[in-house]
Amino acid sequence: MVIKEARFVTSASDRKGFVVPDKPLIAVCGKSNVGKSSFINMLAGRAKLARTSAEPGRTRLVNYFDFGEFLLADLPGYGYARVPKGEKLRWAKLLDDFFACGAVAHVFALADIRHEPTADDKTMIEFLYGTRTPFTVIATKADKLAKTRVKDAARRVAAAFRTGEGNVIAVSSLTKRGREEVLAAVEGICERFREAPEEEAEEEELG
Ligand SMILES: Nc1nc2c(ncn2[C@@H]2O[C@H](COP(=O)(O)OP(=O)(O)OP(=O)(O)O)[C@@H](O)[C@H]2O)c(=O)[nH]1
Ligand SMILES: [Mg+2]
Repeated sequence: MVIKEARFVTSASDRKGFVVPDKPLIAVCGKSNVGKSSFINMLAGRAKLARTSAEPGRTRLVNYFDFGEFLLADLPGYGYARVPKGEKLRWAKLLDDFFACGAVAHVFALADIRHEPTADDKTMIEFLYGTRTPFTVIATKADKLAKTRVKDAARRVAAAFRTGEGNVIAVSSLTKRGREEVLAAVEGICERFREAPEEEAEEEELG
């Protein structure tokens, strides 16, 4: 798959603002600072499509991006300790509502390739299993490891998320490593959506 153009669509602060998609909607989630916005920019081939920041907890809304054949939603990162409790509750509600609306075809669950999953990562993954939402684990910041260590590290991430090695893609938004693999995965998601847009979730689960 080739990305011709990617553009920002809209931001939603609550369910009233959610986009009703007419193409596959892929949600990008993961803890604060894991590299969600950078990952989206890497896929888009545009440095400043999604706002990135060294300061965690920056993305506080659901931001939608149109990639032509599919939509991506950049979700607020979870697990940032220095966020006031009221704000945390608001995010949790936003994420709950987002998944409850049933529009998500697939999730890219981002995890730093160097780290053990946090309690919040585990909650996220349990949620995906529990709701039978198809997902791919994206192991971010692979450039921070020596090349020879990436494969082993991705394997560890797979085990930690109780999924197969084939369901983990190591990426780097700096070197663009993994971009083609991710786009191939997206191609598959789009194909399944074309075949059965309504039953996407069930089909994936059986497969
Ligand atoms: N070395 C390296 N740094 C990265 C990579 N991806 C992101 N970063 C850095 O990690 C920090 C966080 O990146 P973001 O893309 O803003 O992370 P995010 O998950 O969107 O963060 P929130 O929106 O706060 O949840 C920034 O300083 C990025 O430059 C990567 O592949 N390699
Ligand atoms: Mg972000």
